[in-house]
Amino acid sequence: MHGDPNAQGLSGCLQRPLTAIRRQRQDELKTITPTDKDVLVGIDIQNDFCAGGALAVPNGEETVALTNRLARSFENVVLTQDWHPKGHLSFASSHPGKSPLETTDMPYGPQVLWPDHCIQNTKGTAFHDGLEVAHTALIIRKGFRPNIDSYSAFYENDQQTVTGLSGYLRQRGLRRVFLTGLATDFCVQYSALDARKEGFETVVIEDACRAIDIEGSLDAAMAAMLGTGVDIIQSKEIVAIN
Ligand code: VGL
Ligand code: ZN
Repeated sequence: MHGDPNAQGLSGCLQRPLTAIRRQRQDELKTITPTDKDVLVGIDIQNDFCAGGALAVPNGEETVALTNRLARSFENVVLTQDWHPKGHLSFASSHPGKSPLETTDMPYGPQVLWPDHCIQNTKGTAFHDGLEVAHTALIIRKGFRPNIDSYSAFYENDQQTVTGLSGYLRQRGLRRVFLTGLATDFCVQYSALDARKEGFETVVIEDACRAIDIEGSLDAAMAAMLGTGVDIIQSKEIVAIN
C-alpha cells in the first residue's frame, strides 16, 4: 500500500462523497485546547522539501510559521527528519534507466522513486531555518536503512520495521497525535494512518501541511485518512494558549 497512493481502503467512506464528509466536519466545528496527553508531530519540515530544495513540495515552507505558532500551544512536540544515506534505494539514481516519480517494485511492494534528497548531514536534511520549536523533546529520523524507504513516523515502508515512536508516545502517556508538515500525501498521510493503526487519536492540521500531489495522490490520501477515522482540521480550530 505504501508505494501506491491510489490503493487505499475506502470502505466506510465510499458511500458519501468526500465533500459531504468535510462539510459535516465544518458544521461540527469546535475548538480544541491541547492538553498534556496531546503531542504535535511536525513531519519533515526540512530544507530539501522547501523552496530551492532537492524535492521541493509546492509552498512547503508555508508550514513553518504555522507549525511554530501551533507548537506554542503544545507542551509535547516531536519532529521527524527524513535521513537517507547516499545511494538510498528510494532514489531514482539508484535504478539505472528510471526517472524520479516512476514506480519500481521493492521486496516490500511498489515504491515511488524520488530525486536524491535529504542526504545525511547535508544542508538539505537540516530543518528549515525558520523552524523554531525549542521545546522539541524528540527527533525521529527515518529512511536511514539503505534498502527501505520510510514515509511514516511509526513504520518504515515494509510496514514491519518500527521507528520506536509508538513506544515513546505510550510510555509518556500521550494519546492524541496532531500532525503538521510535509508532505500531506506521503509522509503526513502514512504517519496519520499508522497512528490510527497504533490506536492513537489522530488529527491532521490541514492548513499546516502541503502536498506533492502526483496523479491524484492528495485526494486519495484525504479519502484514506478520513476512511480510517483521522480527523482533518484547520489550525484555527486549535485554541492558542500562549
Ligand atoms: C517524503 C518523498 C520521499 C515526505 C519523503 O516527507 O513526504 N516524500 N521522502
Ligand atoms: Zn525521503
